[in-house]
Amino acid sequence: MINQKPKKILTLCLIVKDTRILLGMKKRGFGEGRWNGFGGKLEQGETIDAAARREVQEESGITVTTMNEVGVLDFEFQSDPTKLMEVHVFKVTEFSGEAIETEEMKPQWFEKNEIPYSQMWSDDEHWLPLLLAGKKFKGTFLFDRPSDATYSAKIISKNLVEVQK
Ligand code: 6OG
Repeated sequence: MINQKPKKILTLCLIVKDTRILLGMKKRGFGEGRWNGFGGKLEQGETIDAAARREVQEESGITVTTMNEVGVLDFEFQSDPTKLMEVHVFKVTEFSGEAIETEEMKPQWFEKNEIPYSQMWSDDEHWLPLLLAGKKFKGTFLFDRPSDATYSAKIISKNLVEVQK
């Protein structure tokens, strides 16, 4: 069936340096109580790229120098079929500044082999390894309902493929 409901466009940025990745503990709002990359909704008239850079700055204190879009993920929820999200995923490889705790996020560096998947959205374990391996991807995930600090959203169905560009 063709889905014609409007999608909300969001960004999600993963900052990677040597053997480590920077994640933020979401302190409030959507996905509260989970580790995630940095990102959010676009402001009026803003490009996806500009929104990604702004959200990283606002949520982590880090200024992006170089980033690449590596994936697009569509998220849908059985609990609210009108909530459709198109999340543009970026890998940040060069940046300046130190990560600082902000109102929204508490950042922490993790070794790539110690990523806290059990405290993240359940889609992450499927695509984050691709990002770390330098691959590009696109996918769709249907969840039962949103995650929060005490509930981990369950994947009802998924489709994730590697893409060349
Ligand atoms: P604000 O509402 O705080 O932006 N996001 C997701 N991230 C993952 N890993 N999985 C999901 O599965 C997600 N849904 C949303 C996009 C929300 C932030 O959370 C990300 C944004 O970076 C459903 O403005």
